[in-house]
Amino acid sequence: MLWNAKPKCKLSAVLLCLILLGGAFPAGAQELGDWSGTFINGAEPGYHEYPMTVPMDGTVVIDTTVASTLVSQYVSVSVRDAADESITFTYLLSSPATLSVPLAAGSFFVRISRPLDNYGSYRMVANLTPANPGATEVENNDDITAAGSNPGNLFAGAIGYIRAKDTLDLYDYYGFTLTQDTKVHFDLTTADTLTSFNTVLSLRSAGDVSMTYTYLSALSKTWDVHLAPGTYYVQLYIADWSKYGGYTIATTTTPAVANSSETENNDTLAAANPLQSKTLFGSIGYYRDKIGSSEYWDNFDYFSCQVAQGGTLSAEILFDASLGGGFNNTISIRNGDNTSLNYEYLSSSPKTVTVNNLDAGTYYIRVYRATGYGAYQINVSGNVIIPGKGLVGSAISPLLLGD
Ligand SMILES: [Ca+2]
Ligand SMILES: [Ca+2]
Ligand SMILES: [Ca+2]
Repeated sequence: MLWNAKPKCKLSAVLLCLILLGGAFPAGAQELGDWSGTFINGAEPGYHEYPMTVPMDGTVVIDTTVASTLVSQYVSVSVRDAADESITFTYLLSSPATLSVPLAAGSFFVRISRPLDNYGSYRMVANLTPANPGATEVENNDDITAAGSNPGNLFAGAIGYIRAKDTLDLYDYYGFTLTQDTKVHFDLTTADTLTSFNTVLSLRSAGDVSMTYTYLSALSKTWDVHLAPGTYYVQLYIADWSKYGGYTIATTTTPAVANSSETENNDTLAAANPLQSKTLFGSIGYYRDKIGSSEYWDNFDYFSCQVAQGGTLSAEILFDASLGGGFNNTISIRNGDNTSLNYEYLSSSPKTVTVNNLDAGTYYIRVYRATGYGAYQINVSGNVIIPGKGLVGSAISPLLLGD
């Protein structure tokens, strides 16, 4: 019935065409449909329509081959959404004709329409090239309440694909939780059809405020953020509706310190962490939250200790290069009024700050950060009393304490 006008000639042309087209697809392409039919000259119906299920986001290419009596500026092939609204179409100005459309997973229709005086046989073959065969995202993840997770420390998905007429997948959300100050390193890989300064990757607070952002502006790039403990989200957003494609965001997390001596929040004198050992491990400069336009960072770490009468308090700090290099960050020794008794800039590691001839009482070691981030170690010495252990490294004390 099909190709009955000139069966052998037509069929071989179609086969050649299909073979050539088939060779142009990546290995991952899969056939979604192969529909044939014939329109009768002058008789209803004016169109044939076929359901098409798209199993995953990808580019659907429909190749249509028709009899010469269907080649016309009035004959068209359209892709339609589940409500049968037209998403896109092409006129059959030649045969074969190709229609390509980036579709999200879902149910669609393919329609071939003609005036009743255009007639003859047609064949439409639909193939899908998946956007991201390694995708782990589960749609709909369009807002923070529907955020996905990161199995295998991977955010892998696709965005910008058409779900219905005038409706695209514009947002992908993923969440992750950190239990300590952490360097989060993202390795971003982006399809060339998605690469743009209009493709925005933002890090968002639990309250869905953008804390910082970058762009998927290259086929591959890296992005580092330094975050305090908490739950955060990454959001991918397409500002340019012509962009679509797959992406992969591999995540590597590195804790700032293996065994922190800190219990945050220790940002004030009143919340100082009492000295438990003559060696402290801490970290500072990690981003906690953003509420409205206000950013919250770990900028202060306070530690408290007792000093014997007439004693000395000395603190040697060794710190990451990312905390040093200038005169913005300091270590200081402070009294109970939070007055600095002495300080050093963290210009280069190590630095030592010392105060002598102290009255007996409680004193504070404060690390302050204005810029940078990183880990530090503080070696405390002098006539310092550690609860349950006595004096640290003191000429007064017979006990030279280990950790
Ligand atoms: Ca998506
Ligand atoms: Ca800290
Ligand atoms: Ca702190």
